[in-house]
Amino acid sequence: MATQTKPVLHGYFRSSCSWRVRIAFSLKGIEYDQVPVNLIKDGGQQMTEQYQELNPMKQVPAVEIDGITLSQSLAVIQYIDETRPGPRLLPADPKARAQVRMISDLIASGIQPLQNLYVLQKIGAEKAEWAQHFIHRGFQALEPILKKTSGKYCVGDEISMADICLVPQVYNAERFKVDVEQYPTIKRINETLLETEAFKVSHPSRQPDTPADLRA
Ligand SMILES: N[C@@H](CCC(=O)N[C@@H](CS)C(=O)NCC(=O)O)C(=O)O
Repeated sequence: MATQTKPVLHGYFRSSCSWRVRIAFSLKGIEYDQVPVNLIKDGGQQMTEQYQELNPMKQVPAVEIDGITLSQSLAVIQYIDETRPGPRLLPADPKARAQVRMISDLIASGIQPLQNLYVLQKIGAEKAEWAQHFIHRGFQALEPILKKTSGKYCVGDEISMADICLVPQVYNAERFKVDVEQYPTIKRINETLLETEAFKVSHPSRQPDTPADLRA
């Protein structure tokens, strides 16, 4: 059961997985506190023993909510959806729900992990090429899927967990200079979502730990 204490999000302004959770909180109208975890400074604050108590995977986000600590953004989003009122983040219809999970997993398991900081650090000099390659590979699969499932958003006309995964992934793609023009459905849905309040307020350019030169 949901309690009255505000959830605490341990995240990083530019982390796509932290952004997913911020969007979900915002869509549901949930107030929360943020504790910044700088993934770069001092070799990464996610590496500290103190942070590993929250998430032994040394990744953000970690969320303290209702007396438990959760990592894994999709688990957090689904928990919020199951315990909080407000718009559904996963549709009631089993087929649409499966499509939302399919798209979310494609992004969260098939694309995002391959451009993670600790992966790119291992790749070294060719990291930009590597990231571009796997983002293109993922988007080449996502584009025809979205052509079939989308309406206004990724699955039909309601914002869902799939959209929550899509927008931060496109943001990452643009950071790695992937030409999103090649993916008209991805581009269209991303642009539509970026006009909505929940995606705007949760944007990396507007967080407490956003450096001054990246603020919008
Ligand atoms: N599957 C996890 C992935 C979390 C993840 O990859 N977090 C990244 C930032 S988006 C991170 O903390 N990386 C730290 C590093 O690379 O050292 C989730 O969805 O929460």
